[in-house]
Amino acid sequence: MAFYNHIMVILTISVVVLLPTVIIATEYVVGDGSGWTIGYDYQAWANTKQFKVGDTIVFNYPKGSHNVFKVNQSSFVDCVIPPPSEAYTSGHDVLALSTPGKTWYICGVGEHCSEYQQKVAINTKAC
Ligand SMILES: *[C@@H]1O[C@H](CO)[C@@H](O)[C@H](O)[C@H]1NC(C)=O
Ligand SMILES: [Cu+2]
Repeated sequence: MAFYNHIMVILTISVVVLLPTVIIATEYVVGDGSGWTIGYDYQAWANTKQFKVGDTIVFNYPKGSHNVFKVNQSSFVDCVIPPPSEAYTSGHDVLALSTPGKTWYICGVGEHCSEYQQKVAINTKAC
């Protein structure tokens, strides 16, 4: 009987400790229903969110029409496209916000970043 009591205590502690982190982590779809595209104000979108470490951001787009690069601040500002090998191209790219601070994302297709502001800066807060 003592054995089962221990199991129950461990299960209860697990639920109490693990459940809140599961519930609190949020998945944000970049651009909501508009997805990842040109002609959308992603900064306005991001400004209404409170990103936290552990959250994820999802880039949705028809595969082939856009892509996603995680870049540094200067590449973000100047729309410098990194090597193609660094691109996310699945059309449903789920990226973790794993560290506090700013991260930057751009589309590397054509002039989507430089001409159409298809870029987003995310400010991730510590938990
Ligand atoms: C930013 O990224 C670009 C493109 O990958 C690279 O050429 C540049 O050296 C990087 N700049 C810094 C400050 O890391
Ligand atoms: Cu694009």
